[in-house]
Amino acid sequence: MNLQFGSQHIAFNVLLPSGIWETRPAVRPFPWLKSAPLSLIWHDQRGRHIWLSDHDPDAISEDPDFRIGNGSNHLITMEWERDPGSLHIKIEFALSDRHPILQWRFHVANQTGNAVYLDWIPMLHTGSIGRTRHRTLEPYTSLCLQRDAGNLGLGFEGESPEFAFYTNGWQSWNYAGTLDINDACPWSKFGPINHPVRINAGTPQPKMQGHFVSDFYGVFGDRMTRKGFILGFLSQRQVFGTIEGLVDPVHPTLRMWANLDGVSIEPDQTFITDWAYLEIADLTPAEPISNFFEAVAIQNDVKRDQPSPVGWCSWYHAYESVSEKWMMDNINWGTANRERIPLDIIQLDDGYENEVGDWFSWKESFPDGIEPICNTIRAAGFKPGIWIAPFIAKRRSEIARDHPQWILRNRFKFPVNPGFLWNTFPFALDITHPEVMEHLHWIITKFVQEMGFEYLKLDFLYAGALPGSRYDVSRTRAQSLYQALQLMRDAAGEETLLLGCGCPLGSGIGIFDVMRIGPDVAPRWKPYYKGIERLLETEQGFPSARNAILTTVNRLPMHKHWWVNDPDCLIVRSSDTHLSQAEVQTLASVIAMSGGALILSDHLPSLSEERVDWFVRLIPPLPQSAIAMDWFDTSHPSKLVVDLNGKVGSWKLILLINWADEPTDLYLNFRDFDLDISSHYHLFDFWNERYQRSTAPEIQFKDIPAHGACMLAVREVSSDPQWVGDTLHISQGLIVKEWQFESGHLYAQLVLGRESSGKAWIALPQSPKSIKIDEKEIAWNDVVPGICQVELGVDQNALLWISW
Ligand code: 9PG
Repeated sequence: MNLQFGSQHIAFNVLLPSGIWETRPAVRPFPWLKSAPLSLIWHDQRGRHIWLSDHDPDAISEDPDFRIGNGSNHLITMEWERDPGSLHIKIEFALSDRHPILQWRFHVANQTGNAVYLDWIPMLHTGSIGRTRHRTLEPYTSLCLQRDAGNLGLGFEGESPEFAFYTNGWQSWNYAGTLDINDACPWSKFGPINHPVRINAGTPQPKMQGHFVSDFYGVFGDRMTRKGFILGFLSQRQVFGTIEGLVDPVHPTLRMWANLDGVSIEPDQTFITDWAYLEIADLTPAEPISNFFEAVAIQNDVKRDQPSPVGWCSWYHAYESVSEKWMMDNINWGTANRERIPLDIIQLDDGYENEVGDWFSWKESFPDGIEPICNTIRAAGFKPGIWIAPFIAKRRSEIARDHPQWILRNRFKFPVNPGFLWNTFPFALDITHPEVMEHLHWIITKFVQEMGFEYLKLDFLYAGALPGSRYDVSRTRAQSLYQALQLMRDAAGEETLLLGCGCPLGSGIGIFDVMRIGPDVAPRWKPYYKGIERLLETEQGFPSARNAILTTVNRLPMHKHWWVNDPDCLIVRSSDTHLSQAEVQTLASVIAMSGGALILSDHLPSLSEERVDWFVRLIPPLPQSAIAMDWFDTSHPSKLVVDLNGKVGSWKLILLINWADEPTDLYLNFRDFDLDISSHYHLFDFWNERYQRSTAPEIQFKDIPAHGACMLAVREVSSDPQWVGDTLHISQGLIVKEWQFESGHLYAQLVLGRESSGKAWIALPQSPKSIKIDEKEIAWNDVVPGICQVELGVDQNALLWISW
């Protein structure tokens, strides 16, 4: 039997009795995908079982207008084994009416009369399955091999494909980026010490070149034809999902499964997975994965249009030696300088508590506790913020000593290792234990309701989802984590700003306002620990400016779809740092181009005027995030662009990055950014304050320092007066809120929202006769014919008059 279904955009067939299923775009033959049967791996007292969708379903029904994700779908429901005494399996397939998207999920009802345990659901399995190994899926793999495995595969058009795979690490601090046949997954060298932090239990760690895994979603595509498959899950509330790819040009392989952790299902109970998602995508447009990001946002009820916070955090200068005095010095400085530096948030990070876990027992460096700090911050008009790692407790903490039953343990009753943290091995808590749940609720309520914190940085959240024997065996790890995150959101209330950190990404969607999307930044470009640098060079998750920047660049599109991205803090200081001037500017530029949270982490009173200025130029954050034009072409995207519109027209902000360890020439190629090669452009280099006018389709920027960047505003030349660039705000034009000109006069209104002075470059039809700012005559400079440069002092707002 061959069951054929289709929407206007996608074809989907199930071949019986083999159970093989296939899909391709409705309107063209490529790319196609043929998968092994869907299956469920489970066990009970009698042993392990594999259910395969390789026989006729007992019932098939259809619904032509089923709403999920991106809109309306054609739903096909197939049911198997409806007789009592077995597992009743129902699989729903939804074919999108608007895009080539297939979504599917499992319902497993236990009709056996006894408890059963669900292990894995292989959701998709195509290609040369013999080449990839996954210990726990092995029985299923061998079963599929015995069948029609030769038939499985991926078909792309063209002779010599260049496959690549975008991999997304499990939680905030893990690697993300596009890799190819010459790369291997960048695993940490530090094995068991580090793996709990880096690897989702059940996600394998392939070592071979070209063999990759990804958590929650991934992209498999061909760089030649720019076609590919986006695979993922619409949510991570029930299961952790994994995608595996082998980018072998001859035997491309893709697998996708849901990890059910052996969850126990009582008789007559049903388990329903999250929806799996497959999109046949064109990887040419700049943001090809936005369908997926949108569908996930809708499914998780994400609150939209939250502003990106601007703030200060104690961690990356004071670290654990933060004190009441350090806090007060920074709060006072922030208060005295708020006209120049309008911060929303002041956040105390780790270092105030006696032991991680004992959040209300303070170190001596906080003689009066943290409440006075919270009150001072609030009284000064900032939002007070605090850091906690609610799922972790150090061995010496009171809560660990008083409540041994709260500690997450393995089946031999040994505490589960959450990784080597703060030079020790702390405990993780069993977040399904009713007393722990009560405790979590109490902590959050105390910080928010009692003390008045308005911003919580909830850290090390992956520790809630480590494998272990939990109190509640009827929940998967993903369900346990989601339940605890929801509990904390409910305790904090909708108004409290929640930032997730060290958080399994899919689990935080719809919970957090802001999410850390990369490893820790540091006042060094490369990872470093106690004098060791060379050995750590390849570590992708260790604190370093390089790691924070790279992961941010590779996770830009999450911003405003799932939350506000937190690219981690900006460090601008010129002493107490190993970052060069160029590296600081790259960090500042990437944070700005992310459009995400803008949080400074320096000792404010000791910053130089120049470095303060580098920070304030980024306020307010850009209205949207950049797109990395080369995100699928390289593991190190270096071509970022934000398209901006304002009263002064439309322009592009472009950032070119030099990832190399030595000075390099960078090129702005018009084609890379869809710029018209027959037009003339004004180019303004923000950090070097250099103007140039260009017609060439490729412009060279010579000798960009190691790890440096070119931050450019690019706008097409017109015959009207034009704002060309400025040093007041990185957008290079968004501060201009009115821009009117006629016969020899120009009137502009500038809205900065802070007090600053800077320069602006303006294109005029001829040299000006007079320029006034707030009715006062000011001097100008004709830098080249037709471009004049003025020095402006702006106090919140300013009016600019020019006549020529
Ligand atoms: C506070 C910090 C900061 C920082 C967080 C998080 O030992 N470790 O492996 C380790 C990893 C990450 C880490 C600290 C220690 O950083 O990302 O912003 O809040 O905790 O301790």
